Amino acid sequence: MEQAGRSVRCFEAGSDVGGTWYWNRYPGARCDVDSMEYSYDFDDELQQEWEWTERYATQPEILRYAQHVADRFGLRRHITFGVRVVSAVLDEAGGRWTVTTDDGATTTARFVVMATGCLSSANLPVIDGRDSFAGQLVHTGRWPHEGVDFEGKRVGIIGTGSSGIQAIPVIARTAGHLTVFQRTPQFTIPARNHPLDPVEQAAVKSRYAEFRAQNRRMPGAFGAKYERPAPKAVDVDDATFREEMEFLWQQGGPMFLSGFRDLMRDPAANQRAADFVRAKIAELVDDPETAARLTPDGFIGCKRLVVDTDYYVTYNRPNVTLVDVSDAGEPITRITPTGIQTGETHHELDILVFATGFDAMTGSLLRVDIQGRGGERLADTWAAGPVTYLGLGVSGFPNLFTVTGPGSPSVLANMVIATEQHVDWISDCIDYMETHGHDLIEAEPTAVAAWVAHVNSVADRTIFPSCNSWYLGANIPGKPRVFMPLPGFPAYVDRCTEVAANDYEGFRFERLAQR
Ligand code: N01
Repeated sequence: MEQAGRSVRCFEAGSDVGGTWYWNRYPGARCDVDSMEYSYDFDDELQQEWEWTERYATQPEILRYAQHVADRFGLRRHITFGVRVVSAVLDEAGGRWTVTTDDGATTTARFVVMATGCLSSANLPVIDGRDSFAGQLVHTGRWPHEGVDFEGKRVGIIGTGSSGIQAIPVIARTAGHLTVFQRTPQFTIPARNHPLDPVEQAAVKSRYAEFRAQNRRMPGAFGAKYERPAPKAVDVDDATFREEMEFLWQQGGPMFLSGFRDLMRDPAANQRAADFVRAKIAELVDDPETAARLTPDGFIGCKRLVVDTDYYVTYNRPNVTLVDVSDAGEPITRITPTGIQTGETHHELDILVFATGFDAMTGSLLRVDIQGRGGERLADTWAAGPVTYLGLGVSGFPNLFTVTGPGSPSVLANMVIATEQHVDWISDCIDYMETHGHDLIEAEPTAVAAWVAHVNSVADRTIFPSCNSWYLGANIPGKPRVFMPLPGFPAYVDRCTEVAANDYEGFRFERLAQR
């Protein structure tokens, strides 16, 4: 935006850049997309000069990278840190948005770009007695900057999604005792992280443009280097199936389900892969009862596949206990000043970690009071679930864009690349409006309806809608159950390009009398 000569003001609740990688400082936090792919490709000098140290970068390394990018491109002067946007209200006649922050300041702008993140509103579940806990209570997504000292302490952790599964093995190394409160077991695959080989890094850099282009044609905009022939699982016998799954298990990482092209579509094929992992859990965990408790039902990959380092074997440590808090086990009845009560058992704790996730995709957008045409609130427009056109625009909210919004590939893709694609599209769109003398752009209601139907029909051809995932909003009580991201990055990008080439079909432009 700055390069195009526009004035930009960015508001950030944190005291620094980094977003996810600023807030999620819990032990073990790292990315699960290869570093050389989970990085910006808009500037070749940047990608040539930056040296990644590991296959999967740690949170501190990605945060340093974000800080480097902000410094290198002089971005900080455009950012007001330490403020939260509380409202964005449209003045229809003037075609201006008024943005108000929690320090009472207001800013007017022609365009508002909501880059509020998909996993940025921490979900701290209401549990009876929660606020009475007298020890230290932390959420993985709001981790204290000074860190948490687990040495010798009695630690409890609620939640076994990606955050909990990354944190548990690391906390277990220093805690006196770690009690894991698990409601639903999740499928997790070994990361097989390793230091990056300088020769391999140089080889990628020698053909970075081509490497990036290959990744952008992948379903999630990552993993091209791991691509293999992917027959249908139904077409191969058991020995061949297991051999391929074993190869993928040894390779590690989130491409585990890419060996067969029907795993996310055909329930029977999916169960073969799920059974493969279930057998691994039984092999890795010494105590059969604990292994059984750790073994998920349902489809693998329906909830986001987790990638871990030493997760299952952590339960072989004498200082780690797994408590099943599902309805079939011993649900948490209350949090007390000194611990957690489950059934007849009171678990004494010094530190309680909530690894309980986020109000995903819409949470941070709806915490801002966004008012469009006629004072209509986004929260009302989306009362039955988010409705967008391309995950970029909402009918009734002209000149408001959502970056990686619901209805775009978003969390199903490499977020850095998905963000770049959206920012480029929005930037080009604003250029187009200036060239053509348009003041307002707004998604047509018919285009929104067709897009929502498209997203649903794509999701319905997969196993995604069949479980209680945060993709569906199912982790937040009362949240409408709607599948929010769109599977398939390349087809989506092609559609965005086509829309722009066809004079932004599906959007309507307006020239205001009062400019
Ligand atoms: O959150 P989650 P997360 N009582 O929602 C449990 C990304 N990410 O922060 O399944 C007891 O996945 C809940 O149980 P259940 C990634 O996209 C990426 O771990 O609802 N338990 C679940 O076990 C990821 O998917 C990386 O029954 C309660 C857990 O808390 C997303 O962020 C690393 C409960 C929440 O799991 C979110 O992951 C970290 C309650 N009242 C995160 N409420 C990497 O790149 C919730 N739970 C590697």
